[in-house]
Amino acid sequence: MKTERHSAAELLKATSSHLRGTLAEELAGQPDSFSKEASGLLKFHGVYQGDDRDLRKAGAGKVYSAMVRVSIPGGRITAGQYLALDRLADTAGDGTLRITSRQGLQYHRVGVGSLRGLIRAVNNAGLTTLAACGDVVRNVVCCAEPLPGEDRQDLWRYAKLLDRELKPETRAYAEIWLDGEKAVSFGPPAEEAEPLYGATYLPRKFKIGFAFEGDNTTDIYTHDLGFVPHFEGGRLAGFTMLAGGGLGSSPGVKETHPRLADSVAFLPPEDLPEAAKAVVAIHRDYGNRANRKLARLKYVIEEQGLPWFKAELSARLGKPLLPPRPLVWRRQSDYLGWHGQAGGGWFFGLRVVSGRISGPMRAAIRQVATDLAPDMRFTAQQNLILAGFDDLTRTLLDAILREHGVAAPAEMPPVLRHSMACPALPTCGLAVAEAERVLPGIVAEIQRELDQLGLGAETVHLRLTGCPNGCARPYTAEIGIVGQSPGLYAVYLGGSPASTRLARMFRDKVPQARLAEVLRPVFREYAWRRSPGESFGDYSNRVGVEALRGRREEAA
Ligand code: SRM
Ligand code: SF4
Repeated sequence: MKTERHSAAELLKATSSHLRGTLAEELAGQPDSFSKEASGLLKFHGVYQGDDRDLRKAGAGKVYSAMVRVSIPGGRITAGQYLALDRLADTAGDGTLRITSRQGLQYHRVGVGSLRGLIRAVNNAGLTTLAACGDVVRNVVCCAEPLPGEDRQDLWRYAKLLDRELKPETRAYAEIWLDGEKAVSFGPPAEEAEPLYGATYLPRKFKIGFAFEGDNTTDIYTHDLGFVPHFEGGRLAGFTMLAGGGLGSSPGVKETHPRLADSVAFLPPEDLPEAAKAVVAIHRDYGNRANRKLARLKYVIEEQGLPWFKAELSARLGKPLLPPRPLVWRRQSDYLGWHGQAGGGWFFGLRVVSGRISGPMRAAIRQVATDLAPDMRFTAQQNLILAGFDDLTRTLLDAILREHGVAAPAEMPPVLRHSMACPALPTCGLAVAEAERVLPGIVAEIQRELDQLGLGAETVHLRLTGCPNGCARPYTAEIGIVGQSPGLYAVYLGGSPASTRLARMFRDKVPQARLAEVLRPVFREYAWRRSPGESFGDYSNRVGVEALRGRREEAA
């Protein structure tokens, strides 16, 4: 561990008695809100205290509530679990469910008085909020599509395995929220020692993802640690390990920046859990504990170098590392609409704009879950896959969606279909601009520009966030729009359709109302000068943002 003066967050963890702090005492007092220290620890339990920014702006002062995040490895749940989660949106939340960009689920505006009931109910449904946030390994993501090929199932099992192996072992969660009952995710009896995390846990959050080569539905280069399986003769031969990805950048801290992961090594399947633990332990031991802005694994690798990282990993595993295998990527498909499923039958990809399940969409999904009991999977694009249909139940699903007026993906304008936005205002305490709430308007204007140029059917991945933290992964999109201050956004171009390249800043401080307008000359150029089959992201990258900026002036 580094020896500089540790941040206040480190002291809080160290003195928390494995994430207990004063949480139980404060909860017993039935408060309206938690102390600063308790709210810092709450994150490890999957709870973020915040206030409604709309109400604050309207002069109502700080009206506190909580965001609660459910961790769902690979995004997979049963219809029964979904129905249990759905009920909680009314009893404890604001009537909505929010699929996250890491296949989890969030409740917003949860009152302090509803927290314990909500968390108990989540655990009763066989899920947990433990480690959904905080300085620990977060929800492990994994391609959710049940495409033909048994290997897809296996990959999810590995994601579940890592999720289980890397969960904190403290009993604090069970004690505080479940009255001492064993939390479902703990597996074997919990030890207080926290053998992996120790008393101070990790210097910062740590994210793990799995993706199939070719189809990068989980943005595999953006995780602290990524695994891409390789198959030989139809059997899993091992994984290429990637490390050091991450997208957050903090305004005013120039050393912070988005970074794509490096290829590190090829691992036989049996080495996966130990290798993952070893990388987490490297982060634990070398991550920056003085400055949280620089505390991600990506900065350890940048500072120490990739050769050092490989040598350290090899030493911890007690064997030489095999070289990583080359990886080839195509596009990032969305798997919306109907697709053939592994083992026969069908699955349906339902588009959930910004992951927000509410109103008629929520009623439709509830009816589908009740009547047809499909297998359900949240995707890293904030969508929902409903799986396990035969020809009859397929027509029933279509009918339920039609009855509730839920748009079929094919009817959706392409930019909206391929967009993502983070929650931003009013619930996110870090938002400096709108995102989810303004997404439909922004994409409609951009779609109009594309339509006018005959590009209306093009697939263009657009992602919007309310600040530079990058929660909807804008920096790997073909068009990334990042809030800089109220109503003003930076526009990034040149990410690849397979999310394997970082976009670069094209313009900054663009007023929301002018976003489509500043893209117009670029779209026009793209329509005239692209190579056959060239995607918008590849075109912008080939020409370069500097050149595109210059030609803007010519076109104006
Ligand atoms: Fe995030 C903080 C929402 C995925 C980078 N993120 C937050 C908080 C908790 C705000 C806060 O700290 O006060 C946001 C809660 C808003 C709200 O009202 O709900 C928030 N992040 C989200 C979600 C819900 C966005 C979404 O559109 O779905 C995603 C939850 C995923 C999950 O289930 O775990 C979410 N966040 C991401 C991702 C994308 C990913 O992981 O694939 C990133 C970029 C990748 C990365 O981590 O580098 C991301 N979130 C951040 C950061 C910047 C971290 C950094 O390294 O600097 C913050 C700020 C922080 O941690 O201090 C942040
Ligand atoms: Fe909040 Fe910023 Fe993340 Fe959006 S990108 S949810 S505004 S932290």
